[in-house]
Amino acid sequence: AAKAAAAAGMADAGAPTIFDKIISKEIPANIVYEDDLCLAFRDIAPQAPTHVLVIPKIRAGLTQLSKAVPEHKDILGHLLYTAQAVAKSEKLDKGFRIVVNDGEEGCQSVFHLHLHILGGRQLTWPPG
Ligand code: DGP
Repeated sequence: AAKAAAAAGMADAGAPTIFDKIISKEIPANIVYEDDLCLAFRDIAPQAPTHVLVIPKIRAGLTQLSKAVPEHKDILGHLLYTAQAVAKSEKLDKGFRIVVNDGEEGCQSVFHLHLHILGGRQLTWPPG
């Protein structure tokens, strides 16, 4: 399977991150949702009353969104669908924001793809 993934351009090139240890439960996290493909947990440095991260359990080359290849479309859809479901379970019925920081200028700090779900207050636009 690893060989097939590599052939499909999904080789996991990046170094392990702190999120791998959260997935393996080596370090604790406040998990709000989990299934076979993804994990959602509260951000350690919340930027809004509700701040949850949704990550794929298998990084599969997705150190960042801009590394996506066509084989990632299913997991990308699953992550975005899950994000809105978590927003509902968090009762963000007045609105919320999904953010993906990509690369240096996008202020990405953890190189394992993650969607931020932010809500629970009036957000502003444009972002910083
Ligand atoms: P970004 O800057 O988009 O790469 O966001 C990374 C986020 O990950 C940042 O908001 C803080 C969060 N984070 C980093 N380390 C940990 C951790 O050990 N636990 C939790 N729950 N969140 C973390």
